Amino acid sequence: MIPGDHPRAESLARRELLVRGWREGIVSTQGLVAHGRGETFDYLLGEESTPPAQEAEMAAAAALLLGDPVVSVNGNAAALAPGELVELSGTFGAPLEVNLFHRSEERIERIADHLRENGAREVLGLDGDAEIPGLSHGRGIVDGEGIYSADTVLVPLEDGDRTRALVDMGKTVLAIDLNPMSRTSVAASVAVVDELTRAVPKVTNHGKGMKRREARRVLGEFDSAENRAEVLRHMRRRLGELAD
Ligand code: PTJ
Repeated sequence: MIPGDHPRAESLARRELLVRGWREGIVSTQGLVAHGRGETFDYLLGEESTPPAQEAEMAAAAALLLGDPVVSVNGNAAALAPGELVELSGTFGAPLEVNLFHRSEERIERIADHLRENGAREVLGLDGDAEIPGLSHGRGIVDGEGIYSADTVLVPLEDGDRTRALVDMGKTVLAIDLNPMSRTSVAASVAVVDELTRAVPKVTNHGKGMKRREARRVLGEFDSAENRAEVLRHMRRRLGELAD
């Protein structure tokens, strides 16, 4: 039981979701380690959606609205925000596709079931009948009617090689990654440097009220490299305040 008045109750609740997901065979063991790295960056960011993150969330919503998108779902994302991802999927007409780094057929099935239990009508990725060029092992196996043919892919907590390979295929890649220096964030067309469970509902809400014309303006004005630089300046200011 997490005490509700604990100052970091939300962070502890996320840990519980991951541990439960690991016990249920949804999260990989490596996923627990990856989450710890994310927590460190979140701590440095102040565990809140910073102003540049909110700007990037708006840009991600614009890209999802304008594109023909698919959402890539791994073990961590499925454990942390299944309902939120289903709602995002419905809002933007973006199918969910299970796409794993540590690929196993059994875990793909479990994640797909978990998404369906949380309201997903259709889950892609079970066939894995296409490949992203240039990626070794199972990391590049995708659905021919999903990630492979989408022009826009949302990738929460990705590995950098795959993000780069998707960009090289000409796709608009939207990343959600707490590390502004990761290869994923650097390679992404729109890097949302925010915690997944905070970011996904914000992207969805932006999309609900957005018109196509506004979306074109928002995306046209967005500069992902400058946005990441602003996140780093935010972190530096925060560290300076803590040190003084
Ligand atoms: O389920 P699988 O097999 O596909 O594996 C998923 C993991 C996450 C293990 C795999 O993709 C992986 O190894 O990822 P990396 O390379 O460790 O990158 C994960 C990135 O996500 C890191 O930059 C973390 O800082 C970041 N991160 C971790 N937790 C969160 C996060 N970003 C946003 N929200 C989080 N909750």
